[in-house]
Formats: sequence, structure tokens, C-alpha cells
Amino acid sequence: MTTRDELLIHLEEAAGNWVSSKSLGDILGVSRSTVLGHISRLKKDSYPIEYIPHKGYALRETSDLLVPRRIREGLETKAFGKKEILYFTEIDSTNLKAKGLAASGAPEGTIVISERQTKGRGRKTRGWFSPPRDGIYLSLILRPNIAPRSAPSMTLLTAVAIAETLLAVPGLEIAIKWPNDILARGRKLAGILTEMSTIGERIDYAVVGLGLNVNTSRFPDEIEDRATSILIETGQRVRRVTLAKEYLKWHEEYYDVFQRIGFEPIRKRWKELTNMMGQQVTVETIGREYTGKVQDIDDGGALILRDETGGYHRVIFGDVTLR
Ligand code: BTX
Repeated sequence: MTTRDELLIHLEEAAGNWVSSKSLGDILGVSRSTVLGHISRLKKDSYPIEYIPHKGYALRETSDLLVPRRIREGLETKAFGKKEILYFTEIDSTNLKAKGLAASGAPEGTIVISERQTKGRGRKTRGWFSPPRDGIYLSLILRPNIAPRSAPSMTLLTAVAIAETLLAVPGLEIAIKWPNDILARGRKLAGILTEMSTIGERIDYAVVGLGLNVNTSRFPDEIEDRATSILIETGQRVRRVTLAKEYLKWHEEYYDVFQRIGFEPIRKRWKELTNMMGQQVTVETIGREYTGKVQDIDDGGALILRDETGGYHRVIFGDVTLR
């Protein structure tokens, strides 16, 4: 963790109380001028830090930072977010960080969260626009006891958990799009990036990364007509910390169902939350394209299409275009 992130976490843990630059320097083992330098940069980046002479610095309690203390407060889960929460004001990609941690043995339920990503990743070589403090960029480490063949089900389960979270936001209409998107009015509101590592015929770990556009007011030109946020959809700013906690709760709930009963209840709910059933689609996968009507998803999360000749196709991954 950088000194800047540690400093922010200390201010946050002071829960609105004033802390002097000297005591911050003592806690962090750096000089007072280093502290002042970090504070000035944080303020320049619009972090809501206040100052009163002779008292010191405090982070405004209403700030909606995704710091561990705020996530843990009232978090209704058993394991997700109850283990380690790694927090960053800035990181290249939370998924990259989480993969490194998972490879060195971090337990299921460990979370990596950042206020901003400089190299947020989508599938293949794509990027994920991750402006500071507007969205949720969160990666969760899982160790599911499933065969690699069933890996797509982890993404679908996550999509259901995000959809359940978003259903509680007034004025928001959402639909799941296979395999990894949540759409509002046909535009991308959230994306999921599931990455995993296998040992023989079993999954060692899965990292499930969520990118959710919460209070983003503008997107870069190249994605402006394809992307949206809760703010754009509803005109309301929503507290990210509340959403992040709800999401963790739903995700854990469905993950438990998955471990105890299997994929079937999730598959059923997924079908209720998508607008793809019966739709004519084209799916582009590596070196092939399939066109057909969406018939179903199978017990591993693959998409089942029926083409004009009546033939069925099972697609494990790809990019879908609705016709
Ligand atoms: P995807 O490959 O399905 O979508 C990526 C595409 O979506 C981009 O090529 C671009 O067209 C568009 N796009 C980029 N940024 C945004 C955005 N903020 N909102 C809407 N559309 C966008 C989707 O991949 C999976 C994204 C997962 C992101 C999370 S964030 C936390 C974690 N860490 C990390 O590096 N990635 C994941």
C-alpha cells in the first residue's frame, strides 16, 4: 500500500475526528512535510479533506469513499469482505492485483477495491473506463469447487447478484446480457471480468471483477453512445458504499446457493432477468460466428442458440449482438 493510501485510511479511521499532520507523520513513519505533500495532492484530486488550524485534518464523514471501514460497517455477509479488503486510491487494475494475491494463497472472500483504475481491463485486450470515485471497481477472490467447464456460471451468477442489487435503485430499468454485461436502455451499465487459474481438472481460484458506473456523468466519445451510469439513467447520485455492500451480500447469497444446490436456481433467475430469451442474435467467438435464436442457457452457463436450419449451438464465450 502506498503512503498516500495509508494516510487516507488513517484519516478515515479517525471517523471525522481531527488528526494533526505530526501524528499522521508519526503513525506513517514519514516527515510532516511528506504528509502535507500527500494531503495537498489528495485535496487537489478532490478528496474531501478539511483543515482547522491547531486541530488538524479530517475526512468529511459524508464522503462516499470505498474504504474498508465503510464497507465493513453493517456488512451482512459471512465471508465476502469479512476477510481482507485491499483498498487503493489508484491502481492499474483490481483484477490484476487480486490475481496476484490469489496466486499467493489469499482466501476466498478477499476483496480488492480502488477509487480509480489506470488500466482497467475488459475481456480480451479491451479496457474499462474507470474514472476516480465515480464507479465501483471491485475484484473478489473465489475458490469454487467446480470443473473449469462450468466457469461461465461464475460470471452469470455475478450478473444475477449485480442485477438484484440494481433492482433496488428507484427508476432504474436493467437487463442482463450474456455473458458479462448489465444493460440499462440497451447501454452498458456494468461489466464483469472473470479470470481464473486451474490446477489439472479443478479451479484453483477465480477472480471476479465488477465495474459498475454509478455517478459517472460523462464517458469518452468512443463509448458515449454505448455506456451509461446510474446517475445518467435516474438523475440521482447513489452512494457507492451502499451499493458495494448490497452487491457483496447478494453475491455471497447466490454463491452459497450455488455451492449447496447447484446452478439451477441461478439459471432460473438469470432467465427472468435477461431480455435475450427468444431473441435473434449473432455471437462472435474466436474464428466463428453463430446466428440464431436464444433458446436457453445450460447448466454450465453456456448460451444455447437454435439456427434457421433447426440446429443447436452451445457457445461458451463471445460477443453478442442483438438483431
Ligand atoms: P468487455 O470486454 O465486455 O467490455 C469492454 C468494452 O466496454 C470496451 O471495449 C468499451 O467499448 C466498453 N467500455 C469501456 N469502459 C466502459 C465503461 N466504464 N462503461 C461501459 N462500457 C465501457 C467488460 O468487458 C468487463 C469489465 C470489467 C471491469 C472490472 S473493473 C474491476 C475489475 N478490474 C479490472 O481491470 N476489470 C474489472
